[in-house]
Amino acid sequence: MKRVITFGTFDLFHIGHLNILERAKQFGDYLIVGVSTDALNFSKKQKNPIHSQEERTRIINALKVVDEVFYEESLELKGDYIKKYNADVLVMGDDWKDKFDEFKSLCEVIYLERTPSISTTEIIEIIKR
Ligand code: C2G
Repeated sequence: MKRVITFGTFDLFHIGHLNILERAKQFGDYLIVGVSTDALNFSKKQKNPIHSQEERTRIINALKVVDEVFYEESLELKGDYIKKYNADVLVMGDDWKDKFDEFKSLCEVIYLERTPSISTTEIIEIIKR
């Protein structure tokens, strides 16, 4: 059984998020998703996501393609999570291209093209206007 791992905030869940999770699942049989905590987001962007980590995690966990969810507490722990969850493949969107190549010694690393013209930031901007 091939185990796939991916990471994200998945705030204001949208079709770009669903696309990457569905495509990630196609690289294996079991999909594990690390959902970034509110604290991790705050430390990166000095603001909290719109939806809390509990809400974001429940949404991801309810998806048919997702088999397991955990909290991503720190960006520095990716290698530890890959080992802990026995991942064979790491999938990320290509906004992270080359950033995780160091994990190629632990598992296969695949970057997938982002879905064009949609992002959480853009949704917030459209609603504001
Ligand atoms: N994504 C995508 N297409 C979009 C928007 C997002 O394919 N139009 C992908 C991103 O490339 C990412 C995943 O969806 O792989 C989650 O995106 P975000 O919620 O923006 O997560 P991010 O803040 O990039 O993750 O360790 C990484 C951290 O958890 C942060």
